[in-house]
Amino acid sequence: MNPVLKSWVDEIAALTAPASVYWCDGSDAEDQRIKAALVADGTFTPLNAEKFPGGFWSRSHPSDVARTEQCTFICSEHAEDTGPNNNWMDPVEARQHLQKLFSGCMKGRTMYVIPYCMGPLGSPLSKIGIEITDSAYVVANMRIMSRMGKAALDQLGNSNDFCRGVHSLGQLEPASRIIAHFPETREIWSFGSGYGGNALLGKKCFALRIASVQGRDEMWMAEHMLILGLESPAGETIYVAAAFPSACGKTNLAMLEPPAAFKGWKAWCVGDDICWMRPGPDGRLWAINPEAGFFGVAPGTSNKTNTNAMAMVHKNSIFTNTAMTDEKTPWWEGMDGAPPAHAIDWQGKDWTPESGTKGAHPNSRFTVPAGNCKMLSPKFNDPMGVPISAIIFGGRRAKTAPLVFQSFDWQHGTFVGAAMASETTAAAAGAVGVVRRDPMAMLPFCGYDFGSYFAHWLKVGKAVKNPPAVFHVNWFRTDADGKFLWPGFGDNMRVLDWVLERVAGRGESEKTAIGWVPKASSLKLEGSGVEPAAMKELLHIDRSLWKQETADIENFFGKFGDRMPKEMHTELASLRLRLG
Ligand code: OXD
Ligand code: MN
Repeated sequence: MNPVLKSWVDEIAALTAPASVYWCDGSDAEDQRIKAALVADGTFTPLNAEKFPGGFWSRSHPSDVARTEQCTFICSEHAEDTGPNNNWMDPVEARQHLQKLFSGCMKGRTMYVIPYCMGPLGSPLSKIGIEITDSAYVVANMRIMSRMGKAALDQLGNSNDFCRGVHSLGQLEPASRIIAHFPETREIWSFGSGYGGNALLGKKCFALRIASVQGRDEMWMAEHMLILGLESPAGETIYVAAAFPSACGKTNLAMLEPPAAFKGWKAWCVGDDICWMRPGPDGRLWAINPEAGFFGVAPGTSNKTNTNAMAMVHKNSIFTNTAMTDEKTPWWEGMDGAPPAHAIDWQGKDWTPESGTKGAHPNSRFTVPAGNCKMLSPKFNDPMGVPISAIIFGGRRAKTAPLVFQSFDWQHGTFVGAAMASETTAAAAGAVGVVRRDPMAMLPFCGYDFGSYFAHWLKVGKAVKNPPAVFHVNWFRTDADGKFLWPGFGDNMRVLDWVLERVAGRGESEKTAIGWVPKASSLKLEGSGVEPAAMKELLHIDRSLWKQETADIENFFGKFGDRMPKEMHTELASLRLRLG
């Protein structure tokens, strides 16, 4: 037994006073025992064994259905290192507060110790975490979302290089909820929530907030990006990484099915949410998906939007806060077919289509093992990862941002990412549909100040000889009646095709004030149903809107004071000049 790990676990047990301590080994037998216990205490309802074998339905507390950014803190030693992009708490004060909260909080409960590996086992890019939790629901989900159990413990050996995470459901009281990160000591303390993003500590807390700091210190990047491989009919696969804010379609794009016009093309999913990238010896950026499963937003998922996801959820999956039909199958708004005549909704109440309420919570989720996805990349477990040729930023913008543009170079691309904005979604508690600046889709996830984060991006760009080309997309542009102009989903392949063409040094485009914009004729639109007028609108750059945009960007950049790299101000000034 790793002595450092053992003494830390003993220390947490002494603080939280559980009835027993259980070390997870990650075995099938253990998984079955955990799930049986969750069924016995009513947390899990087994789903229809024929249609959803190994599937379970679960509901969380109605006040605990999304990430809670206002309760999420970065407790770095110096407030400046946290930056205005995060909530800061003095680490000394935070520790005093947490000691009180966690003192005796596991009385009468089992304390689970979950060793887990983020990234392929044996990969030089992988990292080990240990999550201590009093939630069996967390154990069952972590088993899907990470390489969990004995294999992770073996990989750790006697090293003390692991991310320490302590989680307790507490009494699920929103008032005492806190998710605190200590970047210098690579620690996470989460209290009062069982929701995925707050409680599965390997995901947002470690793989993004703590890992972004490790990446800064060790010269790599932890990003909120999907990773997708696109294989041409000639058999060449190009990998792209794409950052979109939460619930803006990352899972759908990661599982894209090329439309009929792209005969012979294949898409391969490497990851749908998180990407760790490192400069490789060949001067490119190499990426792994640290996760082992998908924690996707259920509503809106259908055979039209994501046929691969619809197929993969049928086995060994956990559904949280969806509705459940009388034949014990999960249901959500936007699913194919007519709604069920009767279901149990996400709050456990009887529901019918006439209820006038949502059957599934807008942020209800499926937790699915990666191996269920039939287009999972053969490189998914490759310890070396995959080389990234393009990075794509995207937001949900009704206006302003065109369907796609390419930045002029890495520095300009970093600016494009830093200036990203999107309408808010149900993935976080709070108002939905409000435009907020969300650089690199990392606003809720960057574990240090954005000024230094942008500087790190610039530094990585200088360290790699062949950095990826950087693009920006917007699938969500609307016409004067508020209707989407672009069909999205599988048709996004038409935009990715242009991206690949540009990477190959082709792809006709026009130099505009904001970057390279495709000529409508260079997009393969056959079979898309997009009319030339809509296409013109989708690629139109409205100078007056962009001038307003620069004012907003300037305001936003101003928040980061002298930590903001001067290159970002230079890029903004150049954009203004180009806009005239
Ligand atoms: C997620 C999120 O769950 O971004 O992936 O909120
Ligand atoms: Mn996410």
